Amino acid sequence: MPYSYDDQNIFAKILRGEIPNDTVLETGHSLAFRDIHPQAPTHVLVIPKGAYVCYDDFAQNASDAEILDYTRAIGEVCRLMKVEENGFRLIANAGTAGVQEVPHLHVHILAGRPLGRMLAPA
Ligand code: DGP
Repeated sequence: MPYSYDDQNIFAKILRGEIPNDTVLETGHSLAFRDIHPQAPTHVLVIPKGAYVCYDDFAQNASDAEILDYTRAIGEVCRLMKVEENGFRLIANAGTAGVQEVPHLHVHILAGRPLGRMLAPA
């Protein structure tokens, strides 16, 4: 499915420096920053710098260099946040059913408390 990217989304504005963010890590192709509404003591968002709507768009259309950088950046943030020992969760919401609010690919890194089961009952 072809994806249409809205360059006015909030993360595009963060990438252009139009609104501030609390950066945790910046690499050649990725940016990690703290979520404005944290759901856990550690709640960091990792985004690719390229214009990708969701994980599927990224996996289909990003370059190998972008995919390598992004994958490694997520791991590096986990180490920076020291979440490996007690555990953590990665979430990448997509589309309507996934309740994706910001249409620029982002992985949530959540940690620092027991996170409960993966999904609440519907
Ligand atoms: P999602 O539902 O997966 O699209 O989550 C979007 C997340 O983005 C949500 O946890 C709140 C966060 N967020 C929204 N606007 C901003 C912002 O301006 N700055 C930061 N740091 N996070 C934001």
